Amino acid sequence: MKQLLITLLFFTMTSGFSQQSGLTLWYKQPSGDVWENALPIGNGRLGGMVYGNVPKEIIQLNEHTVWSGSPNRNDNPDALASLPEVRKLIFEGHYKEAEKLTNQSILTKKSHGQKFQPVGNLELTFNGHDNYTNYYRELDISRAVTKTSYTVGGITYTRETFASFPDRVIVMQLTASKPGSLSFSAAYACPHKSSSVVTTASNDLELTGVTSDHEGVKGMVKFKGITRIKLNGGTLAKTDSSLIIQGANSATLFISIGTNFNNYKDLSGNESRRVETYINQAYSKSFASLVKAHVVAYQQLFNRVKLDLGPSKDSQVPTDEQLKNFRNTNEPALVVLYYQYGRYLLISSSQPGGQPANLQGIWNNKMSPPWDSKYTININTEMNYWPAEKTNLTELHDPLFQLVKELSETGQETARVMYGARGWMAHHNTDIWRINGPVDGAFWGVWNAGGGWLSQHLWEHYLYTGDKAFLESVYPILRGASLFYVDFLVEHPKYHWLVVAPANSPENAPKAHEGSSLDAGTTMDNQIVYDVFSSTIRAAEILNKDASFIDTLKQKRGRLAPMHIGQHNQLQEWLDDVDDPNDHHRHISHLYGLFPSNQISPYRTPELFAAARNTLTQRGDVSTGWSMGWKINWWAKMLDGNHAYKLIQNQLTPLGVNPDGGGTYTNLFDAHPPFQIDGNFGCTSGITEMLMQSSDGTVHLLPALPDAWPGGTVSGLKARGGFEIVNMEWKDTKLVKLVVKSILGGNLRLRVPNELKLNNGTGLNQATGKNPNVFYQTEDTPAPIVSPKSTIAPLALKETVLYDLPTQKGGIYTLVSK
Ligand code: FUC
Repeated sequence: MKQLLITLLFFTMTSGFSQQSGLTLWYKQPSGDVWENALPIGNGRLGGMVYGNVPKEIIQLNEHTVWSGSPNRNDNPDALASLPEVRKLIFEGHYKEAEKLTNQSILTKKSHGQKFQPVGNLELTFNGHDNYTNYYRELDISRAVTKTSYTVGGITYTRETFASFPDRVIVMQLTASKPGSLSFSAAYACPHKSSSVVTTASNDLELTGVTSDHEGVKGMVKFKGITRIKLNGGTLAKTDSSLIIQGANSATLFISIGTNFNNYKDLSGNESRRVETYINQAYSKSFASLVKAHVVAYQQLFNRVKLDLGPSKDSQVPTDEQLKNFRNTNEPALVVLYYQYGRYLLISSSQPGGQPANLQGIWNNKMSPPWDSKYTININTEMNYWPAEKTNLTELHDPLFQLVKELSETGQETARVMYGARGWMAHHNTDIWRINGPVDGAFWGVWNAGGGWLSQHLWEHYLYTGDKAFLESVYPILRGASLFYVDFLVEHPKYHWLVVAPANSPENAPKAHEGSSLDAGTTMDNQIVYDVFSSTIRAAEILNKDASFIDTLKQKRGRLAPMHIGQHNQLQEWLDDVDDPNDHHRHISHLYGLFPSNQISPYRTPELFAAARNTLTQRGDVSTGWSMGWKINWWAKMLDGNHAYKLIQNQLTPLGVNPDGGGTYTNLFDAHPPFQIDGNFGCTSGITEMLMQSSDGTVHLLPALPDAWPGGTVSGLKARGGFEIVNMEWKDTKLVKLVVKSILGGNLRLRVPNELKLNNGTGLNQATGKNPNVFYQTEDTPAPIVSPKSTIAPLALKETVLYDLPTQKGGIYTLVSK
């Protein structure tokens, strides 16, 4: 027994900390100089990448408002005059000329958007620590704390770091197993030209700087960082630009950052006052109380969802090894870790009151990051927020709503000045200044549905929460998104539908257009306008207002182009039947109608459903990180769990192994490549959609269960209409137990793979007719136009059982298999 205890103690000490919990990323080697090996921490305001290096530790620092530039707009007022000619050229088939004119007179002549920039690194130097043993580092995502430990000369050194949610600072505690043996120096390295580092009379290490000028916009975000060290034993000395600790028992570092950013049009904040307020408040607290408050705040969000996908086979090896082995092991614990990591990353990069997660969340070490690490709103930003509602993190959606609100303000001028339209709009990119002029080039930038798509997140939030006051408050934004299209749609001279023109299907071009992406009435645009109109109509009806506007929208909606099924039995991407079945482009924008929208359904639109499947198959699996993330959601909506799982396998592949495709970095960041966080969020959403869907008039359970997960449990998922899956258990692919909480009351229509019964009481009935629940109303997608060359036929669907369960507000219902 004693021997066992000693062995256990030894194991705990040497193997480190909590990898046993399964919710830990852990490694046996430091990051070296590879940023994508470092472990991310964040509290929505501050982001840190902790390298866990031994003689020189690096914490790379970000703050959510440190962006190049300053308040600015980038509309091009010449657009209005050239719009009729651009449209004429498109309708006459002169796409190249239309693109040329668009580049000259519609594209911005100003900034193409600003850059999210790093603050710098805090670097800790440990002399004499070059030769170490027993190395271990981890990120425990059940607590949002990262740790590093190693041994030098018989002394074990540990560092624990986290970005505190309640205290708004990054805290690192350093300890040594022998008293008086902790010695190191701390210094900042800052990549900004306009920056300086000093040490103060009160022993603070201070970094001040101003962000970069970029594309004619002056950099005016002032930032200030302070590192302050609390010592237990030992001495603290300083040079002009570093702090030197000698012979301490332990030390706690407090890292605070403040900026002058108030909002997208106001930089009059006081960065010094902010940075000092945060650090003074935190410094007065003990490490133990700081870590406790941090973990409580974090777990209040994180613990809402639990997932188990079956017994573990390979979890005793480090995370990088698990990733390498995944193709062979299919380790369910790695899928769970990756799933929950998506939730961890959203909690860490998107907090109410802060900026939304950008292309890299809140983690970037480059002065000029890929695509400026801004907001690409033709897919990537929306994807970041797909997990928010369904994985029970609804309040993390807030920063996106604030961005949409602000874009609806700046986008009114863009709509008016550039297109002579009322309402508001945004093109395919935005940044912290909420620019919405067209950027990058006509091929990409002329797409004008960014506002329309983003506005649907407001509606979805209402569908999940039933929060009528929220709906009332955002109704003007929904209305404005519709009003833009009311004015902007034009009649197609050949087909006579109302279409968006100029348009493109994001970032793709039909071969027939000789390299130009420009077109009118692309499928995705038609689908987005259809959704924007439909959700505005339903919101106005629920709020009992705007009757004549409802009429206008219904009338215009009736004149939109329906979806088309083309000669290759595909869903057409464009109005003309010009798709190439060998096109493997990463964007499959016309499947917006399948997911995240719900215009294509196995039960309501079987032909379109079959066409969507052909399109997915023709486009192929291999793709960039985010594209794989989207494909998991699509295959889940296709009710094909094994194909969705194949995409998870592709995604959980070390970078460089998938030919021409993305994958995953050692720290489980998604690789486009380069790092882009959307793929992480897309996959978390997709795994949820494999287990539960609530978009098609029902709560559909286990709609796309792969053979790899015959048994498992999940708790805490949210469905539209305020239903929460308190617990769901499946065995041998059969749903054996379900506990649902009804937060809003109303009819719960279930679609399940096998027969169920209420474990006590009656009231579970076979469903009939339309679901009366107001949150489950589906629109009647117009019948598709089918090419005479198409041989499309509905697909055979797996049998399911449909039940209706009338629920009471606050009621909890337990069902078991029959
Ligand atoms: C779109 C995508 C790219 C990349 C970029 C940030 O342009 O087509 O693949 O994700 O956004």
